[in-house]
Amino acid sequence: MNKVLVLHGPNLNLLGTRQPEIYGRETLNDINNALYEKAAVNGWDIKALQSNHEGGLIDAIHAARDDGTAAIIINPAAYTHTSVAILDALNAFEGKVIEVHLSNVHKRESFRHHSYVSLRADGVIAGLGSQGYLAALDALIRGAERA
Ligand code: CA2
Repeated sequence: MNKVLVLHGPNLNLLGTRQPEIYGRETLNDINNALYEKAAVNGWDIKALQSNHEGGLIDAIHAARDDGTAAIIINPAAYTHTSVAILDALNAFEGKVIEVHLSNVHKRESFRHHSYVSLRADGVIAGLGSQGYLAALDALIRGAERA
């Protein structure tokens, strides 16, 4: 069974509680449940994890190298713009990587325009809200069907 790791970075546990005009009204549980449902319908296995710690995200990426994970969907949140360590960990992972942002980071402050993770990502989705995660999973499923 194709296995996908979904990683959510710092503060994304607060989704649905503040700044709905930027990040929407859905909670992280809503997003994960929609992903679990889409994965199940297509016979895929999903593991979702949120961490407020850089090391927690890196440990999860390392574990994905050894457990047969085919792809990682990651919203590194603020670590997108700062973390060479997450980039290095993703560079050591051999499967597909899709970077997702709820907001269109390119319409926001200039410090959000640069992403270390984009140097590794096979695809980047920004500004589609929670639909971006489903689009990422859809791309992975369709890509595997074509392979
Ligand atoms: O648009 C995105 O998905 C971001 O990755 C979200 C990050 C931000 O630092 C990136 O530049 C773009 C911030 C996540 C914070 O999430 C919150 C959600 C609700 C309330 C407060 C923070």
